[in-house]
Amino acid sequence: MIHWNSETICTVFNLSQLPPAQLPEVVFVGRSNVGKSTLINALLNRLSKKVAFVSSKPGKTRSLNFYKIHSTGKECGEREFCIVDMPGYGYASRSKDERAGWWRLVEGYFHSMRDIVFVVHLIDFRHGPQTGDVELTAWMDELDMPRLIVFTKGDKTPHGRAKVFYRQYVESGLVSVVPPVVTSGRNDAVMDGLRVAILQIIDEFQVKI
Ligand SMILES: Nc1nc2c(ncn2[C@@H]2O[C@H](COP(=O)(O)OP(=O)(O)OP(=O)(O)O)[C@@H](O)[C@H]2O)c(=O)[nH]1
Ligand SMILES: [Mg+2]
Repeated sequence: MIHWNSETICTVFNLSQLPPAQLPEVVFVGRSNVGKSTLINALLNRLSKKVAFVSSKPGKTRSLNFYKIHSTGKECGEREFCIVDMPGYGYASRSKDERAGWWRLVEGYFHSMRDIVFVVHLIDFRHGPQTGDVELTAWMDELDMPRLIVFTKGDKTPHGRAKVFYRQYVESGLVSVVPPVVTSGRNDAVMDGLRVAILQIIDEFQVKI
């Protein structure tokens, strides 16, 4: 069993607020409301006392939120890295100015000279990849950024359809460094497997200096 202790480092609304780049970073990306903040809370074992703010309304996370993780556990030893929670895309009622602000912040972050190791790309299991997800995928390809695909809201998927959905999405060309994982926002055995996968992907893709 792996345990992640977390500390909130900072909340970034504009690029001048970025913290010093000291640790490898794993970035959670996806459409608004897909469940990024929920998944981060689940991974941090913080479903009752949340670290990342969650809302049923899309557009809750407006900033880049940096969490420093101290990982312990027999399987992977002791490690430190950062998780970055991002504001989502594809939120229709956002104004043009807000969308431009989102893009400035996110693009500026990905082009800053930081040790961004890979992204966790969250996709709603009920709907599969949407336009914004396809655009993100193309952009991440350009940046040569590895992705781990995580499907959320597996618990809301019609019973008996899961296998068909999974195969359909994977066959649609989604690329993931390890097979995509289906989650349901709860802190169950899936979360422990996901923690291990994240640590292993950091090991595999972190630029060794
Ligand atoms: N049933 C179910 N609900 C979920 C799951 N993941 C997230 N939710 C719910 O979906 C809503 C949105 O979750 P958030 O974690 O705030 O989504 P987000 O991707 O961080 O959204 P933004 O901050 O707007 O980009 C909340 O009401 C969550 O409780 C899941 O796997 N299953
Ligand atoms: Mg959020």
